[in-house]
Amino acid sequence: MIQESELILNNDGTIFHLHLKPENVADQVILVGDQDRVETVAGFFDSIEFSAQNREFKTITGLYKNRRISVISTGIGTDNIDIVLNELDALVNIDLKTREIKKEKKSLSIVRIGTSGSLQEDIPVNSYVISQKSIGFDGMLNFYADRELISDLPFEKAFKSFTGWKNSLPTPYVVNSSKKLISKFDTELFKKGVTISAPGFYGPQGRVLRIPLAMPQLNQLLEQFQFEGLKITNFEMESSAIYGLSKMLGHNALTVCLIIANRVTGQANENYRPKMEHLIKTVLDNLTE
Ligand code: R1P
Repeated sequence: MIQESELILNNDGTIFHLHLKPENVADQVILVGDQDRVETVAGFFDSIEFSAQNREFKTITGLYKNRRISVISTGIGTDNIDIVLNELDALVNIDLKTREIKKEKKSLSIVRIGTSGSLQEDIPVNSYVISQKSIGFDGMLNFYADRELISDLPFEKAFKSFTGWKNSLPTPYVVNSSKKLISKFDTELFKKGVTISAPGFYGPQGRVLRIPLAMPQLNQLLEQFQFEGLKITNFEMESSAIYGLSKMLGHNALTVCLIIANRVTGQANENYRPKMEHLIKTVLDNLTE
């Protein structure tokens, strides 16, 4: 039996942070960072059956082309993903009344629709990028025992050696997207590559405003790095933890991002919402085909 302190439930029976009950969650989950993007996704639904919000975690469950989908905002960062993935899994794979792990496990399909910065000149602003792999600069997954089993260790070794990775930084881990989900996005519209998930927006992604960096040449090395035909395409802040925890818990995960800045050319598009709406509709259609 899992103790109350380890799996905290609210008085109404909902799970601690997400404020959801098992029946509120669909098998197809869309994750977005920005809570306002939840409404944008749900705006495409044919009907809405449920909505809830606690802190930055807003959920709407509804039907899109007869498929039940939950869209949930995670806020920013892999620390929030630790909460969202563990609580989502508990909702479907732990009996909240007996506090026992269920014998039959459910596998969720989890797709993150995010914004991101490109690390390649030929991936301009407004491109759509699928994260085939993610490199976690965040260190969150290192707290779990299976980290060595699920990280792509040859890739990890090549990456650390190429960049001259500093030991004082969290050890990067390398995790894969779901092959099943990536096969639904096999068109030219989506560029595929390796996404870095950083534990910050400024220094951890090589941005200097007033504070110098521990590894000033890192972004140039990221742009050049190649391993087994794969290049690093973009920076964001959640995919590594989504892929890593999904793998450990038996769920399928994929991240699709809209590029809103190009870190090589210095361009940015703050007015990205129309393009984001198009990406959301395209992802929903690809998932329900
Ligand atoms: C940073 O501005 C945020 O935007 C990106 C990053 O991953 C981070 O969460 O994604 P979202 O637009 O999904 O939040």
